[in-house]
Formats: sequence, C-alpha cells, structure tokens
Amino acid sequence: MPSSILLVNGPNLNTLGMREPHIYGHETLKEIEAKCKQAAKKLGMSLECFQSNCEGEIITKIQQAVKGYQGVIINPGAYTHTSVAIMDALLLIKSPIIEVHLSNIFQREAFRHESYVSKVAKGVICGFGSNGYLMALSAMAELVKKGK
Ligand code: CA2
Repeated sequence: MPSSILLVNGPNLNTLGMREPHIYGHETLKEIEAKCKQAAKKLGMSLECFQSNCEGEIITKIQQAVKGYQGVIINPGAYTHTSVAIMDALLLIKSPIIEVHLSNIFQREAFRHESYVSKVAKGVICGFGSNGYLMALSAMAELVKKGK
C-alpha cells in the first residue's frame, strides 16, 4: 500500500497565479496540486490535497490527520506567522511534518521571519517556488522510508 501524505495549503493560496506572480509564480494551486500528485505517485506515495482560508478548518483537518497519514506537508500561508492554534494542532501529529513556502520568507518583511510552524516541523523549504513542494515530497519519501 502506498504511504498517504496530506498536503495542506492555507489562506489565499487558492488565488495563486492570479496576482503577484513575481513573488508566487504563474501556476495555479490546482496545477501545483496535480504536479504534486504525479510526483507523489512516482515516489510510491498517495497525496491528498486540502486548502482552506479558515484557521479552524485547517485545525480540524490536522486533527483528523492524526491517524491515517504517514506525513504532512503544509504551507500555512500567513497563519505561519500568527497561529499558535495551528502549531498546537500539529503537535498532535506523530508523523513527519514539512513546512513549505513559495517565497523566501527571510528576504521579506520582518513579520514573515517568525514561524510558529517551524517550531514543530521536521524541516522547512522556502524560496524555491512551487518546486519547494516537490522537494518536500522527495524529502518526505526518504523520511517515510526510514520511518522517521
Ligand atoms: O511564500 C509563501 O508560500 C507564503 O506562505 C505565502 C503567504 C505569505 O503570507 C507567507 O508569508 C509566505 C501568502 C499567500 C498569499 O497568496 C497569494 C496568492 C496569489 C497572490 C498573492 C498572494
């Protein structure tokens, strides 16, 4: 059976490709998700994609992911920098968590330099655009293989 991985995208990421392409690229979230599903399959994993603009819905999804997934990849969007509640929910997850950002948050405004999610993630990938999700999948495949 392929390992099940959950990909969570936070607020406003559903509008990718529509504005600020110089920061976030031209691809839509649907295109990125399709690319990730294909890549996951090649790595022997199945990928479920979830996006929400609501903090509570993201928390509920993370709570439901406590069982049934071998890993979680998350781009929490702006909640990265504000949400103790998402960090607390992620603390319930025993499988590896990888945080992804399209942009290099450390080259941007000071308020984006702090991440609550980094405190509970196994690792962080940022600044590589949508390739960052593929990098996260490849790292996740290694972690799952090693059982970490
Ligand atoms: O770089 C990332 O992936 C971010 O998580 C994106 C968030 C931002 O608040 C984080 O600091 C870094 C913003 C997502 C906004 O999505 C947009 C999509 C299309 C156009 C403009 C924004």
